[in-house]
Amino acid sequence: MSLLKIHHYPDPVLKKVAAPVTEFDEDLRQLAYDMAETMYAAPGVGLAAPQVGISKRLAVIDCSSRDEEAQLLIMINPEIIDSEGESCEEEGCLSVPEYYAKVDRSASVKVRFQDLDEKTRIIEAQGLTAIACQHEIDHLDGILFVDHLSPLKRSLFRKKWKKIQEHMTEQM
Ligand code: K2U
Ligand code: ZN
Repeated sequence: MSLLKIHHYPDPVLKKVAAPVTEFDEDLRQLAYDMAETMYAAPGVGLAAPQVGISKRLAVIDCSSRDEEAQLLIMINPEIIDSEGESCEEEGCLSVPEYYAKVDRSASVKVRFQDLDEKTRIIEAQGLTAIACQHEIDHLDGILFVDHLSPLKRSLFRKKWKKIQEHMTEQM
């Protein structure tokens, strides 16, 4: 297993609509587990393949807490087939480090996806898992959480992002 490089905004790979997965082979299995290892090491509760530079419809999610047993979800070609309610929680993104903002999402979602054995599965998610599903499926469609901000907040983000970049460059 290996840790993968996480690509940062404004890398073009993060804006592409990812291609459906068609080959359910050993390479896909290895990529999924490398993404999971990278997510846990970040640390994060989700990671989508475009964030590691691979424009394929694959995401991993695990919202279990440290003292719980890991509940890794490997979602291939995921799609939201139903959603209910509203939520507005602060989000971050491993591809947009050090920036956080509130995002309007659905409170619960029903997601259909394929597992590593190409078996179709359906889950119903609430809470942080529901947010993570929406956040990761956005990544597969080339959408970042900052794309949901109002024009005013987007321009504030761009100004702040410039300062974060200068700060990160100084730290190198
Ligand atoms: O996709 C990613 O960049 C990982 C995201 C996933 C995520 C964002 C907001 C809400 C839920 C999931 C995060 O950076 S993972 C970091 C994190 C950790 C705990 C709670 C929320 C976010
Ligand atoms: Zn993200």
